[in-house]
Amino acid sequence: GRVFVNRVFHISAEKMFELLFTDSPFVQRLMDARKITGCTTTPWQKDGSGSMKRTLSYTITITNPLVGKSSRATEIQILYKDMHDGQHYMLDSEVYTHDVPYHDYFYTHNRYYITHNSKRKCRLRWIYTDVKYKKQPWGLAKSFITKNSWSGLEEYFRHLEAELLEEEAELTQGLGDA
Ligand code: YK8
Repeated sequence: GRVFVNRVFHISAEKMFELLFTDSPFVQRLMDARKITGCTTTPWQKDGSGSMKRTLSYTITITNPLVGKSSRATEIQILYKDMHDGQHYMLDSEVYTHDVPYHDYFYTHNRYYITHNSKRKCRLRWIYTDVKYKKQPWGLAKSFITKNSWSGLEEYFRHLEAELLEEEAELTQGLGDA
């Protein structure tokens, strides 16, 4: 995969986690802007290995006429054991789209990493994204899936970074050392 976001924000690590991975107004705004609707979320729950897990379900709007107008999607987020203590947060997300062509062939795997930098700063890295195949499609289908997935992901990432910079500006407004 490629790295999409790698940047220090004037936002504490805890706050960054809360913004991105809880039912925050920030996520709500991000989804509204991307026309992601009907989101339901399960609470964070411990699984057998001591990691935390939650599931999101939502409907995404698609702008590519070859792909369709919308699709239901399920996102499984895993927060690794000992990786959510305010110093580091490492989170994996698997996104399954249910109504696009070839939906039973692939899913998207993302990894996010937040590290504590100082009291009011953290580094956010979207360190890994890959389109994973559950079964092998024929060559042309595979390049179609890969191409369309990356373009959607790139757009989403650019948007996420822009929204985070805006949030940072709001949060640091009026702080002396901002
Ligand atoms: C999450 C990856 C692929 C998918 C989409 C599928 C096209 C399929 C092409 C056919 C529409 C919020 C994406 C971008 C939808 C959005 C997903 C988001 C951005 C021809 C086979 C949703 C992060 C995320 C991960 C994967 C993205 C999908 O938090 O192109």
